[in-house]
Amino acid sequence: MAIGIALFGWDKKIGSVIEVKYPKSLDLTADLINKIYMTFAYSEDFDKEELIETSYKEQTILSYCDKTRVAKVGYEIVTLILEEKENVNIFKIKKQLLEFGKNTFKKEKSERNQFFLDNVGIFFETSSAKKILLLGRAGTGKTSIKKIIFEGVDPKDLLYNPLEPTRGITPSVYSWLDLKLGLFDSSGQELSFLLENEEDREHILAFDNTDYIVYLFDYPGWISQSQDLVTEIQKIQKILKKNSYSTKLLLFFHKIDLIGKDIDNKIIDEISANIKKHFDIPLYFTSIHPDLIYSLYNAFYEILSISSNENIKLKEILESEIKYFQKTMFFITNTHNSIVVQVMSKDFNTTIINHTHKLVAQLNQTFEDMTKSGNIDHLILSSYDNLNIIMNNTNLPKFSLKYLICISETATANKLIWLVGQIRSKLKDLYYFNKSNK
Ligand SMILES: Nc1nc2c(ncn2[C@@H]2O[C@H](COP(=O)(O)OP(=O)(O)OP(=O)(O)O)[C@@H](O)[C@H]2O)c(=O)[nH]1
Ligand SMILES: [Mg+2]
Repeated sequence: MAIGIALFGWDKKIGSVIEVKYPKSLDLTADLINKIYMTFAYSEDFDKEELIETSYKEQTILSYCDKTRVAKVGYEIVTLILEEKENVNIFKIKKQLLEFGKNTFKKEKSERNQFFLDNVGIFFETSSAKKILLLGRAGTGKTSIKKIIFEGVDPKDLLYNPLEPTRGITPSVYSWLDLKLGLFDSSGQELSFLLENEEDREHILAFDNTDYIVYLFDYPGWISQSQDLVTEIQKIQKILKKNSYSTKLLLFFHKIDLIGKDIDNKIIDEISANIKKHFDIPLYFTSIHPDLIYSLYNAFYEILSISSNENIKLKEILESEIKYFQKTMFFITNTHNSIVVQVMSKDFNTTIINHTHKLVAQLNQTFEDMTKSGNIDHLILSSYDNLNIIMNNTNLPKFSLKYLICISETATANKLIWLVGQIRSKLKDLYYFNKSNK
């Protein structure tokens, strides 16, 4: 967590002077200022810019100074003070500070302080942890969704070998790129107890500090008891309102595969219009059926990418390339081997998504071993069903990104190699150069 940031100018007589700082209340002792100045004055590199990390009273101090300018303007320094050693993000923060320092000192002196204040926001972004609560009646599919989307279980296994009913509230933590997700799965059998007993420990555990509630109801349930479900959703809205929770409620109309062989848009539109008569809440139509599973991935990407800036940007990069391809899918995995972003051309054969995810999961270990033992950049294979697959090591582990994977029924291996080059250069720009301009 960043405590504060300051810009020091240089006065020939006095030495270091604070020009601007954020927040205004930031306490900078003469002792600390002196220490920061000395780190640059005593380091020997005089012909380049430097970013130096020091510690001071259990704080980590990162300071930037362009030493090539010292002869002309003195020691002009930007210093960022962090609460504790941020092992995970320190590399990313250093990159950001380097860019930020460069851009700040590029400005005319008259504009510099304003530029500084306008852009310090990147160091003070609020926590990127989110809590999602899954609510819904027994057997609507909450645990199945959790297992498939966040744990990579094969949906077919769950359709044919159903899970035990959930008891109580089960929290799990997953990571989605820059987001930490606390997913709270609840028990359908205990739902009415949970909604009625607001003082109960489980109720508080479920509702407190929740960013999103996904209320799941299924097609058979809607057909047989839509009025009860409407009342239940209203009850949840009341709880949120009464406690002034800033929780966002979302509806998943699940098991749309059960609508029938030819799910036609007309039925979905009718259901949608009907539900919208009662609520102005985002509504997603979902299913774990292999032909429709993409609906579920999409719903989560849409919800989570609202929270994650990185996700939105990654998705934009992939979308800017996919539009030139047919029957093609791209995705990026993180260091935990979860898919963080996925895009596909409209004509992609969705029945093979899980097949390809599985294939990639099997290849992961082999590729990992290969990249460890040699300088291997990518792996290309052609499958018996005419799929060309390329797995590329993004070399961005510091940002938790692992592989970029492109799967195509139409593009040749050479075309895919070229494409990977395009995407990689955009990823590098995103992570190394554009951070301070967002
Ligand atoms: N047809 C169909 N069945 C599904 C779908 N999603 C889940 N199911 C089935 O629904 C049943 C219940 O799934 P669970 O995930 O255990 O339901 P739950 O909401 O966790 O139930 P509780 O833990 O009792 O609250 C299982 O038999 C799943 O195979 C779907 O999209 N379509
Ligand atoms: Mg369950």
